[in-house]
Amino acid sequence: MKKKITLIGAGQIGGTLAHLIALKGLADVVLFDVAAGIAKGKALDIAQSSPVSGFNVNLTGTDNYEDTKNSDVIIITAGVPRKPGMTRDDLLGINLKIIKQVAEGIKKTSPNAFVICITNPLDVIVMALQKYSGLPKNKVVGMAGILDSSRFIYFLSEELRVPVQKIKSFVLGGHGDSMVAMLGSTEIEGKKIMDLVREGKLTQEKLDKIVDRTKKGGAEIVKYLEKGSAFYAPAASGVEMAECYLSDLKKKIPCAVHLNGEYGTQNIYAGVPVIIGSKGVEKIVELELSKEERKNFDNSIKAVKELFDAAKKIDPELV
Ligand code: A3D
Repeated sequence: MKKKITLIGAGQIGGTLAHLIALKGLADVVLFDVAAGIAKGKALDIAQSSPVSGFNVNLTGTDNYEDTKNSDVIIITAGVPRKPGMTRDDLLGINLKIIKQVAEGIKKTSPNAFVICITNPLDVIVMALQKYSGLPKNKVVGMAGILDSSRFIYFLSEELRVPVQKIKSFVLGGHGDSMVAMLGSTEIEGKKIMDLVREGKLTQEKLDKIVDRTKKGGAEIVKYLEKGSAFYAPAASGVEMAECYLSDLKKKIPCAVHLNGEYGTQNIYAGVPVIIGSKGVEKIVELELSKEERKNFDNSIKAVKELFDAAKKIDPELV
């Protein structure tokens, strides 16, 4: 029997997710949105492309949680995106309310699903989602690290003229301005990036600029688009996580997961490398951090904790 993926939120990312999932033939898709027409219209539009593109999955749109029942995977993008000049944190109040409704909806209908949250501010929203829904922590994860790492790798590839496939790296921590590019784990064609800097093939100044551009990668796109934020790369990253779970790929990918002692961090969601397989988060991989990376990672965790404290003030139920 075909697997079932429900997309909560049928906006820019939701629609792109549906299209990518259909093109890959990964699963049947239910698009859910409070604006039912958008969900139904996008499902029908993508379904009508199946004779041309040659895929064979079922696509439907709805605003009724009953139709999402027994989903294998749920990807959540319900919420509002940034406008130019806004930080992700500015979205907290409104998206927290939305995520509470979503948690209510999915916990009754798909208690066994693998749930991937994309709504911002990511780390705090995914933590709130887990608390509101009560779903197991190893089955509730956030998408950010794959996207941030992908942006970093793309910028490096452009600068060094090396194919993206030959670059390995992780961007970890919270999905905000404090995210941390792990230079110690960054390899270009098998070579440590800091060796390239030592050999003069990449200046420290250029590397610093790329790290900074990565941190501001989302804002750069918000500024261009003027209305809304990035959606192609975020959707591709969400699909990668869903595929890892559904196909039991056990790939090492950076995701926002619940940390309980790992990386010296207690009871908070943040981005670290994990193994995703058919059991959800199967392992949290602990990288060796340099002094500098440790300091930056701790700063990033502090920023997530402060934002979660702000969330608790908005909704004391979150304690
Ligand atoms: P957008 O195109 O506005 O789509 C959001 C959809 O959510 C709209 O169609 C709304 O009708 C719908 N919605 C609102 N409330 C509810 C509800 N209660 N239940 C169901 N649906 C609802 O936004 P988008 O797709 O561009 O972005 C979605 C979210 O992803 C935003 O919060 C962005 O900030 C976030 N985002 C995160 C990343 C990460 O890397 C983590 C990247 C890009 C965007």
